[in-house]
Amino acid sequence: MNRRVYLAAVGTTISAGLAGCSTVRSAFEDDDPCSGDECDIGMTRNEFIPEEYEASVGETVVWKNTSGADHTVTARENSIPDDAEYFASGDYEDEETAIDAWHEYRGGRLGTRETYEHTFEVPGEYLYICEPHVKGGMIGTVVVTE
Ligand SMILES: [Cu+2]
Repeated sequence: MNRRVYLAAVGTTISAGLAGCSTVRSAFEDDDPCSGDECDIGMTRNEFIPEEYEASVGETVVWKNTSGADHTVTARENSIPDDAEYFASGDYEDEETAIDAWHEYRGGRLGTRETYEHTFEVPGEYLYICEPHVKGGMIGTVVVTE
């Protein structure tokens, strides 16, 4: 085998292998849980990363639980634009129902590697929380612009 071709081939294999590893590992790193195309907002043990996400009108935002803990994505209905659609994992119609569901039967639960997505049609600022960890400060914002 031509030595140069052999080395090039080995190099490709190694870098492909490393890239594969780093993708898996970074999915569980706190600083950049959503590297790659799998999600826009990651959930670490007690944080949404990034805490503030900027989206465009019509964009579908994907949250992914990149931790071993259970989380929810629960919009604060008084802290989203007036004419915006309410959103919460479990697809509850309002905040009270979403929060009751979590406390009654873990409704809206996102387990490890589970995702939730919502399409934002109205510009403005949306505040949302993780109900089980809101007291620990697990709060995020999506800012939607035209
Ligand atoms: Cu949480």
